[in-house]
Amino acid sequence: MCVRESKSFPSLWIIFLVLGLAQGLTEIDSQDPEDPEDPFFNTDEARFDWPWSRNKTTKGTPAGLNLKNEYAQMEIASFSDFERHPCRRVCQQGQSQTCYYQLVVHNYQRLGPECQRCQYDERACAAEYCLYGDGVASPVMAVNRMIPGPPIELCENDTVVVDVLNYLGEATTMHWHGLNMRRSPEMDGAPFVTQNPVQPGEVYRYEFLADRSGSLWYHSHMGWQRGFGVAGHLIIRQTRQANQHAHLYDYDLVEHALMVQDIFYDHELTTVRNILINGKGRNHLNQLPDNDNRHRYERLRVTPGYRYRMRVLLNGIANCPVEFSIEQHKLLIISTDGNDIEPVLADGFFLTSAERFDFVLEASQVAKNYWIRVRGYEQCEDLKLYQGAVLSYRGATRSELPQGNIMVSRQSRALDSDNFLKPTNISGQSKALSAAPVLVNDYRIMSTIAAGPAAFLRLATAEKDNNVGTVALRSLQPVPWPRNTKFRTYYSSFSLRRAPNGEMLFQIDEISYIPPGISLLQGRHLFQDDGYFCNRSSLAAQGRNCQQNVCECLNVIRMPAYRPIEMVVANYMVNTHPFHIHGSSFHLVGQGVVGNMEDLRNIQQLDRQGLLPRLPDHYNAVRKDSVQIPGLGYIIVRFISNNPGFWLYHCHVEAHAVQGMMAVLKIGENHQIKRIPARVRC
Ligand SMILES: [Cu+2]
Repeated sequence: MCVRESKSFPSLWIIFLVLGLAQGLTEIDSQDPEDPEDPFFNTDEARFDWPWSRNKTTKGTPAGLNLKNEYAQMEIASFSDFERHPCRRVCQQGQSQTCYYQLVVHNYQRLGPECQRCQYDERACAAEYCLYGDGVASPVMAVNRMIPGPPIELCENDTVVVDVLNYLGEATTMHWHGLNMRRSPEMDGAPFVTQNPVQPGEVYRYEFLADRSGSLWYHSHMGWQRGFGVAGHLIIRQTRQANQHAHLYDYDLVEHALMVQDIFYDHELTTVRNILINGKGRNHLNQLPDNDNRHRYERLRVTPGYRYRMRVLLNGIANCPVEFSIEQHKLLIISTDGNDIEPVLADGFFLTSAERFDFVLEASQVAKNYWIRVRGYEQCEDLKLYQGAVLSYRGATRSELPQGNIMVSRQSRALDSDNFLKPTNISGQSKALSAAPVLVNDYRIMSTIAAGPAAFLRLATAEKDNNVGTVALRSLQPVPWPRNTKFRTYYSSFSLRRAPNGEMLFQIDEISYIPPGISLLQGRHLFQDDGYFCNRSSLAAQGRNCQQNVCECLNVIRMPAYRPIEMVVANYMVNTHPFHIHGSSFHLVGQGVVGNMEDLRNIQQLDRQGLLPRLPDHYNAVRKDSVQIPGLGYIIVRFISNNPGFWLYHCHVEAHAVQGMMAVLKIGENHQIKRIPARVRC
């Protein structure tokens, strides 16, 4: 029924060839994993059980392409990591470009045959597209042989053209997290919402305007693919004149962009096994000594005396918020989710899945190696998971690891913070060093503040002394609505229910999401909304009580276009959930812990009693696209619904979204939603 913009493989080869030649892309040295000349392939121990080598010997050259395992048979033109991409440049006024990329999404392996040399020579790890991971072999999914995928670096107002080639054995889509796709809703990458998934063997062309700047990212929006590795940085820079934080740092290097991710082994998706930083890290559970070659730490190099902008993102799969800090360094936090904030000088910050924080690090300490520390919480805390990377000063011994402990207790953390040399005045915001570390976005603060009967009366607009709650951050820009704007409030909830068959159902508005069979954006004229969609009120009208019954359907929440919208989202669970909506960034105007289910279920009533305070407009509430809802708590977000369309609304913990914690916001009526170009219309 659908005519998708897809091309078959023969035309792909031509595209590869032409683009490869035209762009002068690096050719990949296609090393045969069974090369008898390879000195590291002489012993049986070195022989990996590798899908395509098995097939080669048993079946000879396969006639047809087995997309599941044999990506290596393909001459993929560009495995370049875009380092020499012409769009990677100093941004200048009036010099927008059209930027072309190929992202090949394929099955891959951590510690595959590419890693043979890497065990002996650290530099070989990158050159041979070895995914070292934590030294434990596991099937993964990669983008252009990389995890994280190749970073895309652009300037604001560039036009982006990305061909996503699906060499997986299953359908995929790519989401551009942080871009609102105002002109091109069909490019949002939400499966069955803004597009039909890209089938194995197909290529899908995403084309959109980079109409904002900041630390964004791209990731697959299908199933568990993001968890298996299909994700990368999308960094959009501004001209120096437009960049309000430009004076705070000397360097903004892509090598200093970090993706933190919790991982699984094999296809065992119930247990988190480790946390990696840029795809690397130590396996702390297997007791290998630090200097063992079977694990690698990511290294960030800095030169004393300079200030560096660093970008951190959490591609969280399980319920594992993390705390990020750097041994003996303060972090000047300047941006979150790509939105500039009033700088906050901190000792560390927390991230829940999909959140980003940018900070400035001044290389002002003794020139040696320091630990970059990532500590896992919630599920990852139970499993004692943490990870390190190395901040390596020029002049320090490159091969050495930092002398301090990779992880420190909270108590010694304070000492650590107290003992380091006072940094030179980084931004004119010098702060007296106190024994208590300053932590930004600490999801536990809320619980601490709110424990007690008057819980919900407190907002975490904390004095910026120690604990800076998310809601306390201030945007550099005023809120985009006039004073005294009246918002239309929608109440929503995140919850968990056990189905009669024992299955755990994660829910929004006590409904588990069932995706539609046809993409809503393209197919919207083919069905009647009322018959096709469900939501809390439609189910109530039918007499269905979702507190007693299990409700599973296509939950679409309808909102008018071009109106001030407010969402109050309650979390009935003890654990935090990262809230994310597509199509609109929002301002966080309230966040708190209520502490009990009963009140949360009646949050509308609490609100009517004036117990859920909002930040005043003049506070310049922080703008975000992903934010944590505290356990047994709530958030209040505001936005203007000026982007009509179908937009996913979900928890950004992959495990929860996959199990139903998802819904769709339909903003505006059909006639207000952009007509989709014929080539992708159904
Ligand atoms: Cu969740």
